[in-house]
Amino acid sequence: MTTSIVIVIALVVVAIGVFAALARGKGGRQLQAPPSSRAVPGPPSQPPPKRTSERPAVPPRNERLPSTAPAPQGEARTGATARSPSTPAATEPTKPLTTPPGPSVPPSKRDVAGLRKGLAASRGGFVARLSALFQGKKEIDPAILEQVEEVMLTSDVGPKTTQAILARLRGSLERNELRDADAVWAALRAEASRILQIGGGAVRLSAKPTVVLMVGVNGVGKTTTIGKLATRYNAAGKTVMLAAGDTFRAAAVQQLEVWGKRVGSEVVRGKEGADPAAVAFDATNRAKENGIDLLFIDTAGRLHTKAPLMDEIKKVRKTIAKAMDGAPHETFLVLDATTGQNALQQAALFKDALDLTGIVLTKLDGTAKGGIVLGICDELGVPVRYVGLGERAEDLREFHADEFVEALFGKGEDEVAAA
Ligand SMILES: Nc1nc2c(ncn2[C@@H]2O[C@H](COP(=O)(O)OP(=O)(O)OP(=O)(O)O)[C@@H](O)[C@H]2O)c(=O)[nH]1
Ligand SMILES: [Mg+2]
Repeated sequence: MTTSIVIVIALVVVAIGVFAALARGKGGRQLQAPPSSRAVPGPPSQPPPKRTSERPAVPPRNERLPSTAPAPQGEARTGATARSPSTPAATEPTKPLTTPPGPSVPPSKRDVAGLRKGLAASRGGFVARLSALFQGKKEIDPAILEQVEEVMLTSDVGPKTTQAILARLRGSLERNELRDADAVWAALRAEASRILQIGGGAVRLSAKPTVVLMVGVNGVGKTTTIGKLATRYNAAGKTVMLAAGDTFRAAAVQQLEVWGKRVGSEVVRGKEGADPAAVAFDATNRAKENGIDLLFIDTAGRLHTKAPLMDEIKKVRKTIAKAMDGAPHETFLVLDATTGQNALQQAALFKDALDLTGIVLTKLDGTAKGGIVLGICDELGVPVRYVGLGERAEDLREFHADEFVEALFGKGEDEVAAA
């Protein structure tokens, strides 16, 4: 009898132990936040940061360069060897992804903290230099505007835009509207907002397919931006097709195919050396026939100063319009923010040749001179639509003026806490 009681008690103790262990295990898992827990409105949904193994098989160009020198810029198109830096690695995945990657691009809207991080170089450079001029000052000496001018000019704001901003600030000072440093700083921010308010925002899905033509000089990030956009829209549930309009290098086509495989999108390509206009024409028709939501057309990097190359891109554009009325619906000029005033010159000539609907400003993570954004919007009158803040798919952000100004000029949480 006693033995039976002991056995029963032992069984009960063991059962309680097992139950407690199970409960702990469950609780432990619950501690991990689900990937979608950072609730940010609108598609595409919020992903966890991508692991290296999930990145495209194309090693970022910078990783393949021996030095940290910027990618080659503005070189003439001279054939396969001249533009090899964007060649994908030989380790391209051998079979396509059977399932497209899950949501992988965070929506940029209202994610000021993320944007602020990406703009760290400019916040530490351009903006820190500006704010240092005002620090500890109560009274404003009009001579301060000369120093403001110097910072702006050396931060790629551009002479025209700098003078326009200064003229307005001078006027306000003369009217005694700016009594202290804080007021001048606020006026500078307001100027930046006014200039950047010319538009921005994501691709407008105005037709099916919405055709997006991507143009720009060599190495600015056209193909990478297409990959990033394809990832973003695929994650948002849109069907995406890519067209390899850079037919001059097999490597360029392969680079796009790597993105296509990763995203699970068809890549329309021609034979090597094929007419890029013909590829764009075929792709537009194919996207129409297949009921695709978005077609991104990649093109070869071209020197803005070479008339035949600019004629070629005009022909590509016209041919797309023949395949579909109203297409291309978006023509994005990709500019490398690290090239400063040269980017503005490129933009002026591309704008003469094509009806640009937007600018994608890449590599903003790599410059301390973020003033280029002001110059582009002010002088060109073409809205910045996206900014590139790194090489990964999630490093592309929709551009919204207020959010951008806040991220660039506003105080970070750490700075607010320290103040
Ligand atoms: N840091 C940084 N690197 C970028 C960004 N966008 C693109 N890149 C890198 O810039 C390099 C050139 O990118 P590509 O997409 O090949 O440029 P492309 O304009 O297609 O070049 P071509 O086809 O040769 O004219 C690659 O190493 C990209 O990873 C960005 O926003 N930030
Ligand atoms: Mg390319």
